[in-house]
Amino acid sequence: MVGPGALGCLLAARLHLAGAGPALLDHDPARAALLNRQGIILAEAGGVNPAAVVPVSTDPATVGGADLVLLCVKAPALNSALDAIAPLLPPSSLLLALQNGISHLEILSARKLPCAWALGVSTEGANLQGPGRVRSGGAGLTELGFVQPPTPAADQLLNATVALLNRAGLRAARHPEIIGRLWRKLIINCGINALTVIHDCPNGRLLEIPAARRAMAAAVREAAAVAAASGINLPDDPVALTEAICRQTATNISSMLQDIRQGRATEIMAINGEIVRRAGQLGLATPVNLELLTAAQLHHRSPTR
Ligand code: KPL
Repeated sequence: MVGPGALGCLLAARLHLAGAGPALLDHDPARAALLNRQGIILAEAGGVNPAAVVPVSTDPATVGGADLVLLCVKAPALNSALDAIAPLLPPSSLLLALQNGISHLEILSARKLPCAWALGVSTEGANLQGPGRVRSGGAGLTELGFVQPPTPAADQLLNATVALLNRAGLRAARHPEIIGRLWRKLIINCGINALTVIHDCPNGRLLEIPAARRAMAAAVREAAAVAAASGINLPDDPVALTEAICRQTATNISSMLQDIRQGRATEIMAINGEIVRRAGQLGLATPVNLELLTAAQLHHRSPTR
């Protein structure tokens, strides 16, 4: 596992509790030392699990022998994480990238990675409450798939990953059109995340604020137009879908609002920023996404990539 953020901690704790023996890589020595002392503490609706004592290291050489590497860093940290780990990945391993947005697709495709890689799109709810302390925000679905036809060995590893995640209590499945699923989630995130920052509210509340609801619909339509112009097959009604996700995750604090509240860099450039960037290349106008990008950035400086 690379990156002890909300999803990384949730997966590490679940995999540990399922007896899979994960190891975690963190670039931050102070946090790694804390996690080694404290363990990873996963709170769920039924109560708080015993601390998962997962070995945490800052040395990528310790990840070198892994069959499976779950890359859970945020999109802006992807390049530096890949710089650190890629030279150490054995050709037989599988790298699974679980970032939000779609910018990681370009980064991964452009790199000559020594091993196979696949994408994961997860709607698993996870709230990071402090270093190594994560609260499950409700069960979701984690979909996994290859962008390019895999070798039989990589294909088997992905099947084994799906089985492993299911054993660890997550709902996981392969999806034959993972890029479409990535765009679907991106469009939903475009409509929800920045608005929860601007209105400082849980997801469900956005539907009760008329201006927010209008902005959500407009941002989603713009993002859907960019997806369609990029040749992506979309859900029938992306606005209805985004509103349904808002209802399903009504009490959730979006990942972007969590980042703002904890003073962390956000994924705004990988979400609304990516739509604006691609729209520029395609000659499309996305004024609402640009407005959301600008407004969310005012709440916190985020990296430009
Ligand atoms: O993916 C999410 C996020 O917070 O990043 C949603 C679906 C909006 C759930 O909170």
